[in-house]
Order: sequence, then C-alpha cells, then structure tokens
Amino acid sequence: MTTPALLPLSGRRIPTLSPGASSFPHHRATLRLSEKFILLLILSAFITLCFGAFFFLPDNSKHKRFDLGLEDVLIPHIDSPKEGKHESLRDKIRADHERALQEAKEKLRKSREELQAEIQTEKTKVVEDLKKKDPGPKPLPPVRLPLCVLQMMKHAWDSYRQYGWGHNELKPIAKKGHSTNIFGNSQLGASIVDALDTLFIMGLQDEFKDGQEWIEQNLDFSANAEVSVFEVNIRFIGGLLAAYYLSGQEVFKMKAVALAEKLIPAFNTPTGIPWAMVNLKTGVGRNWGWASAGSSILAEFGTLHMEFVHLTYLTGNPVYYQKVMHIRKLLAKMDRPNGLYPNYLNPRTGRWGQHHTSVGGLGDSFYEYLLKAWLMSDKTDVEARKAYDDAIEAIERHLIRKSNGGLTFIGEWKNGHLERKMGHLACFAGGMLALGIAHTCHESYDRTVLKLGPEAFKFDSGLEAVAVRQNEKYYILRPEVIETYWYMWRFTHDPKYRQWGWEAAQAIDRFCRVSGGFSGVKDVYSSNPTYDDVQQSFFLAETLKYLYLLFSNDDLLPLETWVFNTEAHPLPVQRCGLDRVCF
Ligand code: DMJ
Repeated sequence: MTTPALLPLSGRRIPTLSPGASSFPHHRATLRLSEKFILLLILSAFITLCFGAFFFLPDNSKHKRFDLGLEDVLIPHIDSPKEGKHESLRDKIRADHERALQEAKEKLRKSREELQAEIQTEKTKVVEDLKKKDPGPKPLPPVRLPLCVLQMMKHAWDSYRQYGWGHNELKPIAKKGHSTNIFGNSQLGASIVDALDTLFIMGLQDEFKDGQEWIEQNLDFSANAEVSVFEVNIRFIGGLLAAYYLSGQEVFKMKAVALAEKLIPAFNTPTGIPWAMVNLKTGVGRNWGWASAGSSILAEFGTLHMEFVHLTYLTGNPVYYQKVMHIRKLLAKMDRPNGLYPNYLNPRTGRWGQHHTSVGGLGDSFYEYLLKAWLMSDKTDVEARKAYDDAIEAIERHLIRKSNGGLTFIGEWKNGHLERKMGHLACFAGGMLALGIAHTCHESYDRTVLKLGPEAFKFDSGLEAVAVRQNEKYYILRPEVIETYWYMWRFTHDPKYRQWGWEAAQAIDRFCRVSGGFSGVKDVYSSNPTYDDVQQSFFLAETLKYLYLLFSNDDLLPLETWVFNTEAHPLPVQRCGLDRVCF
C-alpha cells in the first residue's frame, strides 16, 4: 500500500519543531483529533467510490439477458447448431411432426368418457395454473373507461359521417368512402347499419337518429350488385334486427325482411346449400372462384341460422326457418372425416371439397351458431346442442394442443396433418370453449411491439404465438380477442380480462387512430407501422361494442336475455316458440 503518497499534504506525519526541543526531528506515536477526523473522511469517500462502481457501472450479464428476451419475442427463433443445440432444423420439424402424430394417436385410442375426463382435468389445471402464475392484474387507471370507448366510437362515427357517409366503409387516411367485393358494387351504407345498435347501447341518440334517417330514405336493395350472402346476413339482417329489437322502430324490421327476400334465391341449388354470392337484382347465385372445387363455405352457409329463425318468428313466414333447418338436416346425414366438418361443401353434388377443418376462417361461426341456436331457443333446441357437442369433441381430440411453452392453441387440420397455427379469427373461441384460449390470444398480442395481435400465429419450431410470414403480421381492427375477454369477464369476473381489454383499447387508440378515423396496421411487430387505410364496419359493430360492454355492468344486455350474432348484434332469447306459444 502506498497510502502516504496518496494522502494530501495536511495528512502526512510531518516533522514538527517544538520550543526547547532538540533540532533532531522526532515522530509522534499517536494522531491528533483533527488528523483522525480527516483520515475518517478520506476513508468514507473511498468506500462510497467502491459502492458507486458496484451499482452504476454496466453489468454485461444483465444486458445480454435483455437482448435475448427481445430476440425471443420479436424474431422467430430457430435453434441452430451454432448455439450448441445438436438438432438441425429439419430434425426439429420432423420431431415436431412425430410428436404431433403421437399425440393424435394417443387421443384416438381414448374413449369418449376418458377424453371428456381429461378435458375437464385440463380445464381445471389451466384455471389453477393461471391463478398461480399470474401475479394479479395491475389496477386499472382511475378513468371512466366506458367513456373512453364512447369517445373512440364518436371519433370513428363522426369521421365516417364526414368523409364516407353512405359508402360501405371509410378510408380514414384518404378521407373518402371505401368498399370491398363482399358488398358488390353497391353503396349500402354498411357502416351505418353495422353501427346502429352500438350507437343505441352507448346512448348516442342523435347519431342513431341520423343513421335511422339515412336507412329510411336511402337503403335500397334493388342494385345490380353481387353481394356475399353471409356478410349481408350477419351485418345487415343481424344489424337491422338488433336495431329493431332495441329501439322498436318498425322500419328496421321491414328493411331486414326486404333484404332477406333478396337472399332467398341463393338457396336455389340442387342441394339447398346456398351459393356464397347472389345478385340482388337478378337473383343469380355463384360461388367464390378461390373455393375448393366450386364449393360453398361452411362458415358462410352455416351462419344464417339465428337471423333466419328470427325472421320467421317476426313475420310468421316459415320459409326462412325451413331454409336453414334444411341445411342442418343435410349436414347431420353426412359422413365426417374423423368427426370433423370440412370447410368446403359442393352445393351441386352435396360432397365435401378439400379436407380442411378450421375453427378460424372458413369454419369459425358455424360452430358458434350451433351453440347459439341452442341458447337462443332458451335451451330447447337440443338437436343443435348435440351437433355442437359432437363437433367440439372432435375438435378437442384432433385440433386442440398445448405448445412446448404451455400455451393451449387450436390448430388447423389440412389433408391429414395438424398445422400448428392459429388465426386471430379463431380467438373468438376463447369465449365459446373457455379452455385457456383467452390467455394464448393475449400472449399473441403481448409478444408484439404494438401490443396488437397478428392475423395468424404459429406454435412450431420454437415459435410461441408469433407470426412468421409478412402477410400474417397485420391487424385490421378485428374484434375476436376483445370479444373473448368480454365473455370471460362475464363468466368469471376476473379483473385481468378488463386489464387485457384496457391494454388493447390503449394500443388501438395509440397506433390505429388517425385524424380521419381508425385504420388497420400492416405490421404489429414494427414500431413504425404503415396503415392499410380501411376503417372496417365491424370495428364499429363489434370491437368497440365489446370494449364498451367489458367496462359496463352485467345488466347491460344480460346473457340470459340476449344472444349475440357473429357480428355482435344482440338478438333476444326466444322464450316463445315459432308458433308463438311461450315457454
Ligand atoms: C366479422 O365480420 C365477424 O365476426 C365474422 O364472423 C368474422 N370476421 C369478422 C371480424 O373479424
């Protein structure tokens, strides 16, 4: 130690001369009090310096961990030999497939009872695990949340009113009207009809009256336009019926019936399975060019039931009911590969097309309507309930799996293989199955930069709920995840669902709001995303309605009284039969 050299001059032992003393210098054995004090000061400064270095200098190990975390979340991660793992990518994929095959075989060996017991155990475990792992939701910010959502609705509606009035949808960046082929080349004011009941529920009366006036004066179904039977049914007939039930205004019922008459010719096929599209003027129908072997789509012809049963109920005309019951009977008679419903059915031959089964796009709302037909009938339509239970049993057996990271997901069945991929659309099933899907779908949001979910996400080759392809990274203001949060909130009252909904609402407001309304974004993994420039009509019908309901009391549209169609339009439970005899 060379401490003396470091000491300031005043701290050194210096020779002192005292009167009468010899001229030889001598050293004292002890220090004076002031010297002791100075020494103490120096020591404490030194200790502070050491502590400072310990706490404030960069810690390499921490930084490395942080980088890895981000990489895991943002970049599809594939183990490579360089990282010390000995599997090549091909081996990994093969192993994944073998594991999936093995899982499928094991499930097939089990009896129905064994499978149901297993599912029940799984459900209980998921709930318990979630309780254990979840540190509990952070408290919601002290603001009136329904009011925030109402303000979002005002911005979406006012922008459409100003720039896209009467058009089907809005381009919020270009600030003009927008439409897609599902509405043909018509101007049917889809956003007005789709938004009506949301305006009503939120108490936006002037806006509701404005919409009603437009419908009275302008909504007309005689255009030479080829429209999607499914889309027009769920958005227009569903929207008009809900507006009628909520407000009691006859005009909505009349318009719904007039439109239904225009859809009836779509059922003129050799099997009675309707065409996907129909020309409103000529009544000529056809299918989408892209559909397998000229087929109609399960989620389209299987999502007419609720609205058509209500039409018969309201008009006394049995035709609507007969049309949808015919579809159900025909499906009940058909063989199903592995008990699963393929997404494609040829309306000329009555045969299945490609064996592709999905609870996401092309299949989704068919399953939803089986359950809701039963609920809407005040649980008397047991045929629908049985069809639902059988379909879900096959889905649980063949499509529902757990990822390596422990996330429950619903895959897709394609020609004998399970694709370990889930679409945003399939997230609606979180509310239908309550099997831990809400948690998985929340993860798909949480693992992005914008905290908004991608269109599709994978559970393969080390991936956990992240999108891989560029064309699957978009978010187009879809409602399914928020819809599931709302159902789960109503079923459990676990505050985490409100917390998750609030996160989504904030992300939408931050990243999708523009001066001319709300727009979808093309890449949820980019901190600087580009807009798709479309404000979808379902954003007003569904996304904002489910958000508003999530933060409202349960007595606003109680689930014992109302059943929501697949476009979030509430229809009342029918406590009276079609013969008007009440239960
Ligand atoms: C909506 O039109 C309906 O929810 C439909 O059933 C599926 N997709 C859209 C919204 O994503």
